[in-house]
Amino acid sequence: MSNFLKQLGFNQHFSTQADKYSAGLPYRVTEDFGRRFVVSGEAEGQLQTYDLTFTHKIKQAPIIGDWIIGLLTESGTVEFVELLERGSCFQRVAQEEYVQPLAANVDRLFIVTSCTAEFNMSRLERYLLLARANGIAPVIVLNKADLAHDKDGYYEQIAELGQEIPLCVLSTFDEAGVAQLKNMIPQGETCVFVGSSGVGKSSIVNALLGLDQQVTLAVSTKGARGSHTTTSRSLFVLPGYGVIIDTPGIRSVGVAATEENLNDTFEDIAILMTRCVFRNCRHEAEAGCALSQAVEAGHLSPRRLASYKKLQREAAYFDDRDQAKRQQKNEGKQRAARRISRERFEREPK
Ligand SMILES: Nc1nc2c(ncn2[C@@H]2O[C@H](COP(=O)(O)OP(=O)(O)O)[C@@H](O)[C@H]2O)c(=O)[nH]1
Ligand SMILES: [Mg+2]
Ligand SMILES: [Zn+2]
Repeated sequence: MSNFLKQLGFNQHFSTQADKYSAGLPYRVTEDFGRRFVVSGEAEGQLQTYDLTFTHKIKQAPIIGDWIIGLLTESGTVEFVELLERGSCFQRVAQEEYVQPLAANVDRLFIVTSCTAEFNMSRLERYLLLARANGIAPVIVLNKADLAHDKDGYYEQIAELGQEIPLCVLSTFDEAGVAQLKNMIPQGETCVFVGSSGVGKSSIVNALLGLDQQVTLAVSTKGARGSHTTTSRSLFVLPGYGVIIDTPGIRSVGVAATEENLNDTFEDIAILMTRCVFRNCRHEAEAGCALSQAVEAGHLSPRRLASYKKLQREAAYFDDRDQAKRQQKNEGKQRAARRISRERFEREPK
């Protein structure tokens, strides 16, 4: 497997599929304008970018991060042959029911927030659930540390998320912080930056690219900020590190998650829930509800419980549309319950 392709995120999952094609080579979608695409692949010992062309109707449109099989044409474009099966897909539920894929083959979700009024725990929980629901490892990035009057206050709140989620605190103009973030982007992995508009995603991507201006291989020819219209998404390679994808601000983040995803995201609540007296407890302050008791005793914030319930209602809505999924959900729930009672039952929530 070529080193250039590896840097682009090519791995066994894709090479096994690509080997089946006698004609054509693997390329990755590195710019996505919605209808027009730019792909990158290896040619003559380096990474090259090409416009992607289509000569026939296709079953499924590629998106940023996809691997495809393509044929180099005489006019210097790559002709689309086949979409390779995705390893993962970062997607959200947009406008009620439509599941919109945002980026393909993503390993890590960098959830960017800031030391400003934008900071919002329920939003972080929503993004964490989104990562879990998509099978992508989350990292929390707390940006604009320079604006923090009280950094400990932010740490305390983030601790409420209760899990060992990697955290990076930085300012985009602080080299040490940016270097620390860069170290959280392993070679071969693809990382997507998400978060509200204005938190500094594009600044971070630019800072990451700027650190190594000379050797940085900006697959996209423009800088992260410059290239962004509302519909375009670009992928960049950080040589020696991984691949990064900036996303324009996503207005609403609907999540189609399973009960297991929820339990993983709200482990403290999942543990407490096993102690509710009634198995069908609705956790609405009825007698014997362990969650309500925990809130009263100050062990669980009412905000977190409300956030959990809101996301659970959403998850249930999506699960109810599909019986087969519900079956899976129940299996997942049992698995999660077994694991939780094994690992964490003894530990009292803070
Ligand atoms: N004080 C401060 N401002 C920042 C920092 N990072 C970004 N900004 C500013 O925040 C604004 C929004 O940044 P941008 O990268 O466009 O955010 P995006 O919408 O998430 O891509 C810009 O004015 C940046 O200069 C930081 O670490 N500290
Ligand atoms: Mg931006
Ligand atoms: Zn209850």
